[in-house]
Amino acid sequence: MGIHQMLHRKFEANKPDSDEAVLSFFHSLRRIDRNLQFPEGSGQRLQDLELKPFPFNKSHLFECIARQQPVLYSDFPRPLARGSDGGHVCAPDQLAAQLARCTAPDTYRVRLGTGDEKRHLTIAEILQRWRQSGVVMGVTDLPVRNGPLAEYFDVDFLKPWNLMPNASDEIRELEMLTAVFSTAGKLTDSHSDDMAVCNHCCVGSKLWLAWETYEGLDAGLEDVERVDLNAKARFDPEAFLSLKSACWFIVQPGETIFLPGKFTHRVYTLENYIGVGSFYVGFSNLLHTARRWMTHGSLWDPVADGPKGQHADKLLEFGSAELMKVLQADQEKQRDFGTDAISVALDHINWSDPDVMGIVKARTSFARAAEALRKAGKKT
Ligand SMILES: O=C(O)CCC(=O)C(=O)O
Ligand SMILES: [Fe+2]
Repeated sequence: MGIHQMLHRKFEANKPDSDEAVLSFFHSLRRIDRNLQFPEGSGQRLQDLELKPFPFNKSHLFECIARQQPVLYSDFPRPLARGSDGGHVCAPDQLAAQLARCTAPDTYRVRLGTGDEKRHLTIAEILQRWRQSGVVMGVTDLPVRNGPLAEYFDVDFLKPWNLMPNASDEIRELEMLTAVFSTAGKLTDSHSDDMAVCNHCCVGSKLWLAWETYEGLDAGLEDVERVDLNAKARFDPEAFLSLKSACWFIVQPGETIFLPGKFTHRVYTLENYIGVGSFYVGFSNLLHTARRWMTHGSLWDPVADGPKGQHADKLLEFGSAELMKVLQADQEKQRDFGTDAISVALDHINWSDPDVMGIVKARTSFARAAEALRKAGKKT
């Protein structure tokens, strides 16, 4: 059992009231990240900020998405491919061994070592390194759809409600249904992704620290995607503890995290990890996503100095058209698309915020989608 796992077990055993256990858990991670020096006396605050796993429930997920709250599920259906007998083609604990024998010649960019050196490796080469002790490496964006990994993972796991796979080419390209392979000691620097992200843990464990990007930036917590940096993002534990939006969680086998796109995250691999994840947009975060792109720009705006959120109109038009179709279906199907949470999502938007008022006025696609959602929200 690795040191992090041991500490985590100790920490679990001592919950809910051991400030010392939580502090010693975080202190042990200073080997990975020197910045992770939480002050004496902050154990209680840290405990308060832990996001604990919750049993999965569809309506609960859509409500959390509508309210832009992170949520960790203990038993979200595993996104693993099934064979003709209905069973998983590969048990999670067999994935590493099976994939180490994968003969596909395609290579993927992997980050090696704590310095993030970039190398292109095949799936077998990635897994061979993953299985060697002492190798620090990570890849978080290995595409699953239409590739060798589609045999192992269920590419439809966010169906039917994730609008991305059926939208226009531009939106489909952003979907990033990816596999994650990383080894203990790997740190993914503080960043945000434009989209809401989910990740299911098949093997291993990770610690995520997360906070709202702009609240964090105001407090001096950098985000490599939002600040022009030549170095690593600045992370300050005291600033983290001071944020209203701060949270942390450990994702373990069988658990799935859903994190809204407005959250920056800093992720530590505690034990060698294999996961699968995807970006997503559904009716309950359609406006939240478009609003964020229109206000702050999207990382993938094709024209760097052009208008902000250049793909937002396409996304909203597609979302509005899909909504019309879904509203023709029976109640149960509508529920599978999260229509019950539409009114919660609309209530979550501050319509008198000058920024939102400006968007409603200037971007007809946003105003039209909001109107269609409002009508749908009244019906459901
Ligand atoms: O797993 C990691 O190290 C990072 C994952 C991540 O950033 C994501 O899923 O968006
Ligand atoms: Fe991310």
